[in-house]
Amino acid sequence: MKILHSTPTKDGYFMPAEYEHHTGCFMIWPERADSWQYGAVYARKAFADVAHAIAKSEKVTVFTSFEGYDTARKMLKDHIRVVEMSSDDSWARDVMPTFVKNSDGTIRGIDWGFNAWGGLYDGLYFPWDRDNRMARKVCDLLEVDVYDKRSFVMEGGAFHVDGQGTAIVTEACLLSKGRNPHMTKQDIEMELKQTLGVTHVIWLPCGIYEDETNEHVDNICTYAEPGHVILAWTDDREDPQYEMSRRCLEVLEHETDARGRSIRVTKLPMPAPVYVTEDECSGLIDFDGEPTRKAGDRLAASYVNFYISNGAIVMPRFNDENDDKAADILRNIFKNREIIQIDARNILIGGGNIHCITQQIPGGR
Ligand code: KQY
Repeated sequence: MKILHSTPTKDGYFMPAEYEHHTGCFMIWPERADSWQYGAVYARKAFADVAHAIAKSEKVTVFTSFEGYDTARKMLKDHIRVVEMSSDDSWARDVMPTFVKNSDGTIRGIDWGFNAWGGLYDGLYFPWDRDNRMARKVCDLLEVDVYDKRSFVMEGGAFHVDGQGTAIVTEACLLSKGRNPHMTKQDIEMELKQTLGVTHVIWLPCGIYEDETNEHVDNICTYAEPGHVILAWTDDREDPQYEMSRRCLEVLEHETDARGRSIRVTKLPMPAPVYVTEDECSGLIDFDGEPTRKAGDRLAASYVNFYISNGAIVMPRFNDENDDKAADILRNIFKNREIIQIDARNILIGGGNIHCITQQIPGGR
């Protein structure tokens, strides 16, 4: 494996869209007691359900600590590969490499800087150095060359691409003070263009209310196909999310993509607000003397946080009356994929959802 100091775009590499073919998917086994209630017993069941759903059509590899290995091996079916690798938590989207490919189908990885969503300014845990080293180790394991982008703080959940030159991000996240405070919006856009192989960046103003990642785009808006996005939506004008989703819609309605297409928007209804319970909080240990969650805190629940596998849409279910409505909308869009709904409350309590705990490896040569 070579560590590269050039840029993917200059070398003819770009990030393919998630709806293109994958050779596999990476996940990380949950363990942290301040993220996952009651020793992660419930989260592990949910993670295993996600892994099994994806493994119906892709090779899934789950990374685990030494301590977690035996449980992971026991709870995961035989065809899922379990590999020991140290991490700080379980957010594969954000700590695994982002993969790019060239016109020959050769794959390379990007090793972004990771600082737990805001470092000492407003990051979510400390330390984060195990997480920050994972991308490079994974490229070594796959025997693919890796771009050293550690000087630029970025997470996989902070952008989506259409694979045809367009990326979507949120200002709330990318311009947050804890990531790259020395860079202007133009600098950040240039960096994305150089690394993701895109020529146009759509800046949404914000994401999902109370999303502790500073509002990652992958919780509010995702690509269905080139020129067509899915946007988390509520009709409840009393909900702070209404104004947030409305502002995003306004941007999308006035945007074109890298190929000059206007953007078609499908609204995906949100579940009713989800709040963490007293009992769930009791199962979480404090972080640095502070509780990670307080009973009654609103969680950033959104059906948009789904994973597109080769054969399925693996989406969250919240036991809400909109669960089936959201599934029907996605079924209608992704006609050749099975819709698999996973009870995701125990992933949501950790602060993210199915897209956040998965990272695809695009199909290569
Ligand atoms: O949503 C994500 N991509 C990560 C969430 C991290 C939450 C840490 N508690």
